[in-house]
Amino acid sequence: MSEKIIAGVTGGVKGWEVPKLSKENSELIRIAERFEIEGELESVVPHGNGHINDTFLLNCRITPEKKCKYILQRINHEVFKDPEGLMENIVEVTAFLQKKIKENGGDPTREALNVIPVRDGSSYWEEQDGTFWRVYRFVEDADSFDVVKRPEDFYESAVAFGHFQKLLEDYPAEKLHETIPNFHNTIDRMEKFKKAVKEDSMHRVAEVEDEIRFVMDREADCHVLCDMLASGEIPLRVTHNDTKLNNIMLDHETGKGICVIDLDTVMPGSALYDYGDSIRFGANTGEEDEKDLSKISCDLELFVLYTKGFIEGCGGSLTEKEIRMLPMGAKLMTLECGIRFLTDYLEGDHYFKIHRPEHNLDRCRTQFAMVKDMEDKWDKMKEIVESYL
Ligand code: ADP
Ligand code: GN1
Ligand code: MG
Repeated sequence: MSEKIIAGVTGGVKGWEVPKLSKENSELIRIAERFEIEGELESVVPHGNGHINDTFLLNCRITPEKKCKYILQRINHEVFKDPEGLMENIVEVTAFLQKKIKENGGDPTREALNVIPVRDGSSYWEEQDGTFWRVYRFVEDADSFDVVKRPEDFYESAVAFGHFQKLLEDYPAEKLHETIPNFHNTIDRMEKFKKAVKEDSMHRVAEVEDEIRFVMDREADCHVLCDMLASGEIPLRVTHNDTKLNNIMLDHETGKGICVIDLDTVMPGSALYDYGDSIRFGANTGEEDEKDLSKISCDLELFVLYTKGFIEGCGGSLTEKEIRMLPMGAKLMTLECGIRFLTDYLEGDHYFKIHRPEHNLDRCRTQFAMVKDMEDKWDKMKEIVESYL
C-alpha cells in the first residue's frame, strides 16, 4: 500500500474538536485487509455524513486499469448493543432481497447491499479493543444526497423505499433481532425525554424551557400510532425505520433509487415510520441542522411527490387506515426525532455525532419548527393523502 495515501479520521470544526476515532490509518488498512476485498488496497478515506457509524471508502486496484471500491464501517456498538444480532439481520435480509431481485430480473450485486465477509467467513470483524467492523461492496455509479436537489430524486426515493417494504412483505419478522428496542416507540421516547429533563445532568434544562414545553404540549400525540399498532388498527410490518434521503443510492443514469442502504434498523415497525421519516428529512425546505428557522417549512409539493411515490412503491399493500394516517406518520416521526435530539442534548450528546457544541439543539429546533409548520398545514396534508383513497 502506498505511503502517501492516508485517511484523515478526525477533524476540527471552527475551533471545536470533533471527538477522535482512535484509529490510525495503518490500523484501518490492517482491518480492511481482513476482509475478502479484491486487488491491492490503495486508500482508505472517511466517507458520507451518517450520524451513527464511522464510514470509510476503500479504493482498490485489481489491475492498472481495473479498480474497485468498498465501504468499511465501524459499527457503533454504543448504539447497537448486539452487533452480532445486527449482522445476522443484515446477512439474512440482504440474502432475501438479493434472491427476490434476481427473480425479478434485477442485478442483486447492485440493487441490494452485499456484505463482504472476513477471510474466515464471518460477516464482521471484532478488534481486540472491542470495536466491530464490516465491509460492503460499494454501489457504483450512484449517489446518496443530504438534501433534495431535484424533486424527481425525492419522488424516486419514495418509490424505492415503498418498494423495499413491499419486497420484505413476506420476510419472516420473527427471525429479526430488535437491534434498538423501542426504536420508534414514541411513548417510550417521551419517557426517556422526561427522565433526561428530571436528571438535567448537564444543567441545560434552563436554556431549553420553550423546547420542553413544545414537547409536553404534544404528549397526547405520542400515543397515537403506538395505540393503533397495539390494537391492530394498523399492521406491524418489516420496515427500514431510517428512511432519510442519504440512506438511498440513486442511479446516475436512470435517476432511480437503485439501492436502499443503512439496514441497521430493519425491524418490525409501521409503514408510517418509513413514510414519515422521509418526509421529516426530505420535504423540509431547510437542512436538519439549519440555524435560521425561517428557512424551515414543510414543502407541500415535495409532500405530494413523496406521497405519490411511496404509495406506488408499496404496490397496493397500504391499508386505507394507513393512508389516512400518513400525515400523522410525518408529524410524529418529526416530533420524535426532535425529542431524540433534545434528549441527547440534555444528556451530553452521547448518541448522535455532533460537529459543533449546540448541534443537537439546532437539530431539535428545526424538527419542532417543521412540526409546527405541518400543524399549520394539517388540513391540506390530509386532503393530499385522501386523494389517494
Ligand atoms: P450511518 O448509519 O452512519 O448513517 P450509512 O450506512 O448510512 O451510515 O453510511 C453513511 C454513508 O455512506 C451513506 O449515506 C452513503 O453515502 C455511504 N454508503 C454507505 N454504504 C454504501 C454503499 N454500499 N455504497 C456506496 N455508498 C455507501
Ligand atoms: C440517524 O444513521 P443515520 O445518520 O442514517 C438515526 C436516525 C435519525 C437520523 C437523524 C440508528 O440516522 O434514527 O432519524 O440520524 N439512526 C439511528 O438524522 O439512530
Ligand atoms: Mg445513514
